[in-house]
Amino acid sequence: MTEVNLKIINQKLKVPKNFNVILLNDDYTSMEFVVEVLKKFFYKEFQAAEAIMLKIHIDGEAVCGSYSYDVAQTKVKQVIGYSRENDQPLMAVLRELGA
Ligand code: TYC
Repeated sequence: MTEVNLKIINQKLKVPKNFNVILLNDDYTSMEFVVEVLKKFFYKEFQAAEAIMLKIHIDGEAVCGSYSYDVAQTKVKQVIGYSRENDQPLMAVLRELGA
């Protein structure tokens, strides 16, 4: 057994958590803009983006993707930043998977 292997065995390895990025509905953001955001930041095809946007519009929210904490946090910041630059109130939040 090498020293490196022993160190790995002694470490308490934690499975990294995943975080959902959720977009929230509002009365002002245009449907077209939400579809654009889903394509631009979540790499959705047009039809998938449109389906997610409609789900948000009807249910109040929908999961747009699942990522490590850092990536999820970046997506939230990108969506909010891009929305404010374009005078849209669209909100994104991060939620721990299973929470
Ligand atoms: N409810 C908005 C409208 O009727 C559309 C919308 C969809 C807004 C999804 C935000 O995350 C959202 N124009």
